[in-house]
Amino acid sequence: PQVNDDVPSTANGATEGIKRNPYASNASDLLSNVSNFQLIESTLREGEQFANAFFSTETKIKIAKALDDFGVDYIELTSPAASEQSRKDCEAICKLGLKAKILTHIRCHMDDAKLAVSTGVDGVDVVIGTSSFLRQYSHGKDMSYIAKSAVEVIEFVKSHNIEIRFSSEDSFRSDLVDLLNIYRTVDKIGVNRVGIADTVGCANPRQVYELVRTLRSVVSCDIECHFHNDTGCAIANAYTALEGGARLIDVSVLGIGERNGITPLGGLMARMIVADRDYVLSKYKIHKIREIENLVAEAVEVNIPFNNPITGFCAFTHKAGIHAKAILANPSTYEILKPDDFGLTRYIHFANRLTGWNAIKSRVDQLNLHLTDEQCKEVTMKIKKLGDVRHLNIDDVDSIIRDFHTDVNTPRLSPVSSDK
Ligand code: AKG
Repeated sequence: PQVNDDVPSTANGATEGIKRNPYASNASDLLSNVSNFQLIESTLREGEQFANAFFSTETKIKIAKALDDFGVDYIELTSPAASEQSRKDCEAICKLGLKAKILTHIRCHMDDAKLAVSTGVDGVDVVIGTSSFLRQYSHGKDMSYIAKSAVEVIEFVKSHNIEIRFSSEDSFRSDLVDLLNIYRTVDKIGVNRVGIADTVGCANPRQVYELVRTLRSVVSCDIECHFHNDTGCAIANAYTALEGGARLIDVSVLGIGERNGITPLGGLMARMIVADRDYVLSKYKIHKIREIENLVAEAVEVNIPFNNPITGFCAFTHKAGIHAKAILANPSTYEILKPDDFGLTRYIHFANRLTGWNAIKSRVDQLNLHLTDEQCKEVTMKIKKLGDVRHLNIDDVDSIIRDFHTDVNTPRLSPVSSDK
């Protein structure tokens, strides 16, 4: 059964009477950007690195338009240096006249920078590996080379009056002094943002908070963060980064990206609406998440995971009898997110042996039948008995309810006497 969320409750299910949202970030923490964050949507860059991804120009345009309509602040595209078609696609998306700013993502290299500015983008995201792993086994350059080429690329991009972000790849395995030095250098010459990237997904929320807080005291520009999800911390890390003072988070639809991807757009929205409902609702069309996820899932030929925040098939399904009872009385008892916000409905799973009579009573009402509470309890016992033997479906339960209803409403005939 589905229930209407018509029981008054405070935002995000807080108990009546609590004034401040208990899930919001600490109000006295002035550096927190939980209520002032922006999204850099990277499905068309990081997402292209997902194993299954191939986006035609037409699909890229559809995705870019859907993300723009959703309200993302930036759309990040694959480097025009990656291939000739990538360059053309970048130009085509720049010409769409979207509200979101269009970025492209390049290596810290003048050739890439020249190509990037020629496409018409609103900004360029530059990245170079700073960890000893990447310095030794990837590009082979030392920190002074990195600083020199960063300054050259940044000044060149800035001279075209577009945004520029400098990011260190593999930040969490980089030397802290090296990192702070390079960020300080690029901040001084006027980058719009510096980026921290957890390229291998090794960081935990506490480490994220500490690094962002430290960096916040070193640079004056905005801080952007990029979290891979190898160890399952991508959403939590994004949230703590904002608490620490980062302002922008890289996301992709369903989290698609290199390996198992990055912070998912939908999952981050679930986290953020709990922290600041008004901010999220004022900026983003969260009721479009399902449509956008379906679009991308279809394009990369994957299913939406069953346990996906918001759109997983059972994200708003309640099963246990005691949960169903409470949910029917007040949905906030077992829901921190409101399905209505996402254009979705909750579902009470009643066709199983864990069901309770309140869920069955609600189903009886939906079937337009009338049974007393005692009768509902009785028919629930029958359903549980069958549920102990085999898997039930809705039809099984409906048949038991209907038969029971017919039984209790059929007048009992008095035994016919044979005496004349
Ligand atoms: C990564 O390091 O995983 C990237 O995809 C680059 C992130 C960035 O540019 O900040």
